[in-house]
Amino acid sequence: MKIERLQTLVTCPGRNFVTVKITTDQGVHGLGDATLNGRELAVVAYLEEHVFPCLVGKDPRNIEDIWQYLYRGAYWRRGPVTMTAIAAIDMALWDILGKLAGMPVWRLLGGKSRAGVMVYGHANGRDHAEAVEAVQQHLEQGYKAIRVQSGVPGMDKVYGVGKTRGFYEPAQKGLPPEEDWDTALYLRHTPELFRKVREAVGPDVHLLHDAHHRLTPIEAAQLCKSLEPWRLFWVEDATPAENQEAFRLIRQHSTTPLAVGEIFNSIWDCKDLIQNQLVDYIRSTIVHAGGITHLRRIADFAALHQVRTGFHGATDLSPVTMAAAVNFGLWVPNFGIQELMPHNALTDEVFPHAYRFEDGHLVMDEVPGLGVDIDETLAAKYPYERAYLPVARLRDGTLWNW
Ligand code: GCO
Ligand code: MG
Repeated sequence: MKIERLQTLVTCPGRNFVTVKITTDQGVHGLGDATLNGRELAVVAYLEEHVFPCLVGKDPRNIEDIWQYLYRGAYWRRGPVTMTAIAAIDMALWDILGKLAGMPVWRLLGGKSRAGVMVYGHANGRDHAEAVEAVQQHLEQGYKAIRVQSGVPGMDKVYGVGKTRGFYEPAQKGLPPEEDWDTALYLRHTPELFRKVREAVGPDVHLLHDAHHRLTPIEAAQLCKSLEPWRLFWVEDATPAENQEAFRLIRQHSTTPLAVGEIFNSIWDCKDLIQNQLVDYIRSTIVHAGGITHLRRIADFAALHQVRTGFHGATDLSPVTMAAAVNFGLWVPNFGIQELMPHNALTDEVFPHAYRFEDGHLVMDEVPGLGVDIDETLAAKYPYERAYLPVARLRDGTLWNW
């Protein structure tokens, strides 16, 4: 059996997605997500110019060998563009293998460890009252876990809060928009937000929060300590993690569980965090961290240190990644939670998929492969549109972490 054709399919049904389609000489095809928000076409070029020509004629069932070939074989290792490209190929090969075996990928990985994958939704409000209301709406929809973000008095645009009620999509068409940031205001108002939310929903709901890389380690420690009375499920990206050691300071001051990793692309980005037990949840995703093959390695290493999975699942991860994540989450023994930011209706139409939301969980039936497809005719109607994530600046104009 041979790989016969490899294609990238770029579509923008509301936001940009890059999909890899691999077809074998026996007509079976597999899909992989290759979307890197705001840098999409770099991955397309990497794949089309440098990866596809090497894979024509290879046996698609040799997933591990192809992974090593692309990782070691390039000589230049790691990095978001490389690892997203490898991830897309890897996902497509697992999809093909599942279809050949007539089994879902969760079966190939080792079978189901649970009936469904618990997800957390996004409740956001322009102020605290709106945020509390959004949490209540999520509870009515069946969510058991809810991330809460709110506008901060005195700040114009805040991460995680849309311009209109409810809806939040960070990437915007045109050039990068600019937002401002004031750590002191944020640290002052956030504990109050969670006091109100906890008092409104009671003790059982899992509450989460994303600090989105904005704080220094000592500020992050202050935040996590001040949130302890409201017993959060996690605080995410409390401080940037290029320096993994930075998390030690937070740990020394607080027992609020920590999550990190959505921008990591390999096990080397989280090795120290995991082995020193400086975090509780690893958020690396199948699409940005080398596919199912590499994530399985990260998850197994994390399991040795009681670190659980909590994969990224924002709208810039296509339904192909979500399908892969559900398969992975049904199997992985050290599962924690999965993020779910539902796609718009058009995206769901472009990518018909087998996973569905039921009572706070994503579930899927026994379908071969990843359980996701692409309607190529519909996808072609929505060509790529340049879009960027925002940048953030401090009050005095200094560029900050968005
Ligand atoms: C999250 C993330 C996203 C990212 C986005 C960037 O936790 O869901 O932080 O909102 O900002 O995925 O492309
Ligand atoms: Mg995040």
